[in-house]
Amino acid sequence: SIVDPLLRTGYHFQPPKNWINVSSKKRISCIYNYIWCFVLIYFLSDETAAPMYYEGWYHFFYQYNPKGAVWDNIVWAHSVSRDLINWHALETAIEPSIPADKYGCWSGSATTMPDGTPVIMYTGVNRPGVKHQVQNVAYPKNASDPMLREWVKPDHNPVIVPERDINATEFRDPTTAWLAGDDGHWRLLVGSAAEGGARGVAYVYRSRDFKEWRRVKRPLHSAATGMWECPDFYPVSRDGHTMGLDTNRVCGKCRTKVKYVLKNSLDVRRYDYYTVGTYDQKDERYVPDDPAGDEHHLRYDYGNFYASKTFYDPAKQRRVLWGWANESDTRDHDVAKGWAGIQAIPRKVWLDFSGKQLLQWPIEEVEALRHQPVTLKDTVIKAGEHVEVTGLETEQADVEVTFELSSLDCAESLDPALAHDAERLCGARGADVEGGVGPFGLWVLASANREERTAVFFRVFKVAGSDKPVVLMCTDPTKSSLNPDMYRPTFAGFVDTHLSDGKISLRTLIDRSVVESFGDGGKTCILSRVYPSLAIDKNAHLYVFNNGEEDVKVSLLTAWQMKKPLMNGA
Ligand code: DQQ
Repeated sequence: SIVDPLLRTGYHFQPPKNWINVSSKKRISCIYNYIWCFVLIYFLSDETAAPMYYEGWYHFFYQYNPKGAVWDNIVWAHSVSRDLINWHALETAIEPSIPADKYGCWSGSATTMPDGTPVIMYTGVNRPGVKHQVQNVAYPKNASDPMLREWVKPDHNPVIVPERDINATEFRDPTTAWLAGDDGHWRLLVGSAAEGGARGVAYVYRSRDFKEWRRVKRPLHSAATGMWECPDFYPVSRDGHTMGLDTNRVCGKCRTKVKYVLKNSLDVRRYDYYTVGTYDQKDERYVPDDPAGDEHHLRYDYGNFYASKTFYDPAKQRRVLWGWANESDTRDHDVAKGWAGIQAIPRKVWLDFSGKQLLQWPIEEVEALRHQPVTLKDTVIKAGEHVEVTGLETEQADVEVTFELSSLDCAESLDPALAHDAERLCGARGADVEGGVGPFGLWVLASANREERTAVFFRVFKVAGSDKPVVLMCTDPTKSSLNPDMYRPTFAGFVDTHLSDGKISLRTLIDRSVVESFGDGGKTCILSRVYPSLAIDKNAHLYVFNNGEEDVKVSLLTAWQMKKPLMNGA
């Protein structure tokens, strides 16, 4: 069973097809004979390295293996865009060429200097075999080229080497640097691990010139979570403003109006978690608001989303978050498809009014792809019923829906053993397990007879002694494909809401093999990869369903077909 090429995403970022070093004729025969093809088709790997904005262009650099069927030979591929949606592929930006990066150019970040030019810091692997990691610097060869095609590595690389107390095989992914106070020093973080790998650590390094870097004695923060990859550290406005803040331009006086976010990619669990807290500049320390709290509590996304980065977008004064979503498909299928790994739709991020968590929303530019809108208004979905949304093709679609609940009286009681584990709760009470209030939501990428369908839904629970319901948001792909080989993990998170007006919203971006959902205005997000065998292309259907005892009203649903943007020439 070969994965249908029509499952290749339409409007999510993917590397160009033709970079694969195989002729198109061979590629076609590969699709029919993936075993033969194993030695011929090259595996793609991509993750966000340094998104940034320069001279009217968004630049995206990402981790890419142009050479082999296994993860190795990592270089920085490069694409540019005017709107973060239409992409043009450029030549490789950074590849092994000096002793300090001979065995790999791993993740890193860009920093914009006060004169507007960017500098890249990235991890180089400088010894064979052991993956010994150092940090390097690179400058644009010609800053007057808005495409920033060529990058120069000065001879003084590496600029940061691991001291003896640091495990050099777990020392990587420098952040965007920032200035703090008037001391003229840049700071950046390097992700690492201590205590034999048990403790995640973000080391601070300081420099005046990006050449001489010195480690600050104590790390910015650490926690008993395992290795921290791809750390990210940035200010957010604390008064509910959706505007982003430039890491560099937080004025002294404004500091009381600012909170900080520290995100780490948790190597052992492969997810991106964050905390909200304060940055004590003098002590060079970050203190989470809830220091005794669970460092695994908040995730950007409860699905397939890793190694993300944010950047400040000066063109629209917003902070943009970009994450990587690997395949959930088998390796053999990845090889047969000839592509693996996509990027989520870039998301604007800001701090919720509560100050407790971030909100995320697809950048507005994606709405330019919308056409053929269809609406459903004031439609009651009775217990156990479903309604098909017709009048558009839904294999590439954007769906926004607001549900209205008349009463929470028959909400199920929550088993306290499951109250903190959304994923287990969703595993036990999936989309087909009837409930009281919910499960209700969308069936997307559904086949005509609904044999195949991916459910994105809410389920409301009551908890003894509390007025606040527990709202679970879940993506249940267990019926997403008749193909038995697929890995179909159920993803879930809780939504922090009182449901006081009885309403809850859901937005789902459907893109052939992607289901990317935003619950309650972006409080809880879940990206899933699914690979239907029937619900492909024009055979994909969309439904609203209600498997709860209580009727649910769709006050408004709007669904749009999504056009295909320019995608790296593919
Ligand atoms: N992948 C990169 C590392 C990073 C990891 C290498 C995250 O720099 O820590 O490709 O997936």
